[in-house]
Amino acid sequence: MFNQDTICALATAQGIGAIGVIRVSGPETFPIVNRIFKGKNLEKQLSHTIHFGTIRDNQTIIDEVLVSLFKAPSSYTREDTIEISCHGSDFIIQKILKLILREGARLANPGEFTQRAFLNGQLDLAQAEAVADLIASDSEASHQTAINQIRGGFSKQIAQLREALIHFASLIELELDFGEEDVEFADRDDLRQLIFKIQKVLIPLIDSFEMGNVIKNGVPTVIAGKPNAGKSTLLNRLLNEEKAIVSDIAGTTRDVIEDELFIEGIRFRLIDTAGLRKTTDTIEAIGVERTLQQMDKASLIVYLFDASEIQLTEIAQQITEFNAPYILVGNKVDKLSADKKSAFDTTYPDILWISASENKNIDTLKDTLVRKVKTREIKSGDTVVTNLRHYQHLLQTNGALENVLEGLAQSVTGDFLAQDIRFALHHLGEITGQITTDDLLANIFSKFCIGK
Ligand SMILES: Nc1nc2c(ncn2[C@@H]2O[C@H](COP(=O)(O)OP(=O)(O)OP(=O)(O)O)[C@@H](O)[C@H]2O)c(=O)[nH]1
Ligand SMILES: [Mg+2]
Repeated sequence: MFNQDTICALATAQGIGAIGVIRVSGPETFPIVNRIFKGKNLEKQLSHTIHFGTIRDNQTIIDEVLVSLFKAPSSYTREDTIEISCHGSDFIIQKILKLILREGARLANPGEFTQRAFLNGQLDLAQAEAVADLIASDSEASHQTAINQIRGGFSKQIAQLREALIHFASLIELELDFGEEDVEFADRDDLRQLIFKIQKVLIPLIDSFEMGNVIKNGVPTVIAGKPNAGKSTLLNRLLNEEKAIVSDIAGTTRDVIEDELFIEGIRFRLIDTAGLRKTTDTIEAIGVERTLQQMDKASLIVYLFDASEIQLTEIAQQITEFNAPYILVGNKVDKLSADKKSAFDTTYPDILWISASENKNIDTLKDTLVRKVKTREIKSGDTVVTNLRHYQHLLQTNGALENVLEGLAQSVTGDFLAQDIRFALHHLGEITGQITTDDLLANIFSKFCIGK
C-alpha cells in the first residue's frame, strides 16, 4: 500500500440528477467524513455497511445522505473509501466537496481512483484501461469487449505466456553464468516449441486488433456500384431518412456520404458513393476517384447492381478487384422477370435480391451485414485487442520471438537468445503494467474522467 493523500471527487455525472455520489479514498477518509457527518460514529462501523445521516457545516444541515463504507483493502482502490450519496444538485455537491477539502482531502486527478486501484494491485494496466473503454462504450459489442478485458481474460493469457518465457530466460541466463563451459540448461527444442505455443496465442490477438477497432469505431461499409443502381436509395432506406439525393439521372451522387447505423449492437459506418463509370465530367471523375479510395479502405463492400439492366456476363467484370469481403446485391428486383432471375441464380447463387425503393428484403440484407461481421469468428467472450498501445507491444513481442526462432535456426549463442527473450518479456510486461514508466501511467490515466 502506498502512502497517499486522501482524494475526493464527484463520481456521477455533473448536472442535476436524482442523486450524486461523492467518492472519498485514502488513509484519512474515515476521520474526514466523520467530522462532517452526523448520525453514527463512522469510524466504529463495519466495512460494507450503509448509514443514513446528515452532512453539516458546523450546525447548518447541508443535506440528508447515505454513506457507504469500504475499508481497506476491500474497496475499488484497496484504500479506505466512503461513497456519499447526496441529492443531485450542483449546489449541494459543491458544498459537500468543499467541506471535505476543508477537512484535509484534495480533489482527485482524472482517473486517480483507477490509478490507485492499479498501483495497489487491484487491476493490472490492461484492465484499468478497459475501465475507460467501458465508460466510453456506446454499443453492445464494445461494451462486451471492455467488460471481458476488465474481468481479466486478456491479461491472464499474457501473464501466463510471460511466466513460461521467464522460466526459459532464467535457464539461459544461468548458462551465461557458466561462461566458457559448454553447458545447455535450456533445451533448444523445448524453447522452440514454447515460442510456437506463444505465437499461437499472440497472433490471433494481433489479428483481433482489426476486429477490435471495428467494434470500437464501426465497420466501414461502402455501398458501391454503377450509376443509377440505387445506392443512394438503399442508403436512405437503411437509415430510414432522406440522407442522400436520389434521382434517375446517372451520376447524381458525386461525393462520399456517410452515416452510422447500429444493427444488433454492431456499429456500421455506411458510405454511399458516386457510381463507378468512366466520365468526362471533372467533378464526377473526382467523385469516382473517391469511391475507389473508399472501397480500398472498406471493411465490407455492398456491391449493388440494377437487376433490370445488367447482363449476366457483366457481373464478373464488375466484381473482380475488391480487396474486402463483399455482398453481391441485385436491386430493383421488382422490375426483374422470373426467367432472368433464375438464370442469374444458377450462376451466382449468392446474390441477394432486394428492392430498395419498395423495401423488399432489406431485413435480409441487414442480417447478412451482421453475419459477415460475426463470421470473422468473434464470439462474445473471445479476447479482442482494442487498444493501440497493446497492439504495438504485441507486434514488438512477436518480432522479438521471430528473432529468437531465427537465432535458434542459426544456433547462435545463449547471450543473443537471452537478449531477444528479454526484449519479448519487456513488451509483454508493458501491456499488463508489470513494467511501466511514470510517463506512460500519466498518459493513460489522464484520459479518464475525474471521479473514476
Ligand atoms: N424500380 C425500382 N427503382 C429503383 C429502386 N431503387 C432505386 N430506384 C430508382 O433508381 C434511380 C436511381 O436511384 P439512386 O438511388 O439515385 O441511384 P444511385 O446508385 O445512387 O445513382 P448515382 O448516385 O447516380 O450513382 C432512381 O430513380 C430510384 O428511384 C428499386 O428497388 N426499384
Ligand atoms: Mg447516388
